[in-house]
Amino acid sequence: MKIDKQTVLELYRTMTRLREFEMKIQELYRSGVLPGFVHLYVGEEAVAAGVCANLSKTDMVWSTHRGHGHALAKGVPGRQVMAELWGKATGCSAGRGGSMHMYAPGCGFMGTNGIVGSGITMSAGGALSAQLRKSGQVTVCFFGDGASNSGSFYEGLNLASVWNLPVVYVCENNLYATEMSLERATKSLDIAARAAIFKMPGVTVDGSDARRVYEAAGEAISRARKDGGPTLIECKTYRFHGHHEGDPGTHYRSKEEIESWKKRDPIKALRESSMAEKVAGADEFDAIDRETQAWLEDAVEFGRVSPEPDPETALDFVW
Ligand SMILES: Cc1ncc(C[n+]2csc(CCOP(=O)(O)OP(=O)(O)O)c2C)c(N)n1
Ligand SMILES: [Mg+2]
Repeated sequence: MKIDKQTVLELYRTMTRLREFEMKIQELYRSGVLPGFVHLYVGEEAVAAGVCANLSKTDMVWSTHRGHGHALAKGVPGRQVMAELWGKATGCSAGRGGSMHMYAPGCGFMGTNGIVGSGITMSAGGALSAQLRKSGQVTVCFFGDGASNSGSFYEGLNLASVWNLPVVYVCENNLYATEMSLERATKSLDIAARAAIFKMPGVTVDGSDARRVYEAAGEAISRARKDGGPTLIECKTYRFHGHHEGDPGTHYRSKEEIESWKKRDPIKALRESSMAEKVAGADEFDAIDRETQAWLEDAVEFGRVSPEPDPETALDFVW
């Protein structure tokens, strides 16, 4: 399938935003400006960008603890994600949530989540709701290789299958769950093959290739939209940083392994392959880079000057 130029540039724009955003978060976090706890998405950008480019605003996304990229790719404004990480009243969760409790249902973003695997069952519920309401919404659930070994994976995919739910499960297989390698966690290394248990399609994709992710997700999402049921997509990817900010990520992964994945940087790969194929020129990518910097500066400034939540409102949203 030939992906048009506009889509290529859109994928590049989303990926550069996700990358630059996370690098800024690392800087702000390390300098003690940002509170809380963050897991960065650096290296995995092609997955969120490729999948979410197929979704409309009202489609729903369930995320993980590594969710800033999912939120941005689904269209939550950078300002609101930044302000949330800053604990400010203007954040998408009014400064109450931080990195792992970001919600923006108006953008179809149903939350980042610190409980590994829990999005898998919640997204089945979301998809059931869409099916019952005949809303036409498709649900996407991102989760990691670690989550694929949790009970909720089997529970969620079983329900999605038996009820033919409009949901796409996207496993971000970055080979590790904290410092636990997938090989130490399971003998069932082919995660996409597990789809066969539930009689749903299972697809494996190079998660460093935004165009391949875009195509695979596009097929699964359009099938779900036509009442064709769920799909499991396994994206082979890698986090360039440690598990969370503070973990160097080097005591359980070899330097050679990290370097070999960095050579396949998804952003560079899209830029270089598109230029080689003459889909777009360097000036067009450079223009997006400049635009991304302006977007980021605006988000940082918004987060910086925004007020903290008023203590008088501490009990708002408490049920
Ligand atoms: C139910 C549950 N068990 C354990 C943890 C601790 N924990 C946080 S992240 C993580 C690893 C998750 O790995 P994976 O699903 O592969 O996602 P990745 O961090 O690689 O993106 C674990 C075990 C948790 N948050 N929730
Ligand atoms: Mg993982």
